[in-house]
Amino acid sequence: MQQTLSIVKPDGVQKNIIGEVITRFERAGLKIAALRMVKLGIEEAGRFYIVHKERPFYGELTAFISEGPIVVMVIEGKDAIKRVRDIMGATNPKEARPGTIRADFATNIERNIVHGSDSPESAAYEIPFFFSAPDIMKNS
Ligand code: FUP
Repeated sequence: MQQTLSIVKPDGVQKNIIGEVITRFERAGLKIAALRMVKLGIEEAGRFYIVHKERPFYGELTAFISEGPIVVMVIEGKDAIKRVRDIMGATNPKEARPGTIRADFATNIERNIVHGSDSPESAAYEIPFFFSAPDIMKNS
C-alpha cells in the first residue's frame, strides 16, 4: 500500500468538479484516507511548492494555489502515486491523454485542476504538510 497527496486546485473547486475528481480516483479502486478543504496563504503556498522555488513560474504558481479554497486529500492504494498521476494526465492539458482529468477539465499548464505527489519523497513532505497521523484513516 502506498499513500499520496492529491489536491483539487482552486480552478477545480471553482468549476464545481470536486466530486468528479474524487469519483475518478474512487472508480479506479483507490481509497480516500483523509480529506479536507483549506485556503492557503501565500506564504504557506510558497512552502508547499518549495521544490519549485527557482522555477520561473513559482510566483504565479503560489499565487494561483492560494487564490481560493482547495480540497486536500490523502489517497491510498497499491502504486497510488503513479495511478493518481495517470488519472490526472500530463501537466500540460494539451499533452494529456484523452479521458484524464486534465485533458477533460484543465484550462492550461498552470490552471490544471489537480495535483498529485510525484514521488515517495514528495508524498512524505506533502502529506504531513496538511495532515497529522490521527487524521489519516486506516481504510481496509
Ligand atoms: P505536476 O507534477 O504534473 O503537477 O507538474 P510539475 O511538478 O512539473 O509542476 C507543478 C505545477 O507547476 C503544475 F501543476 C503547474 C505549474 N507549472 C506551471 O505553471 N508552468 C510550467 O511550465 C510547469 C508547471
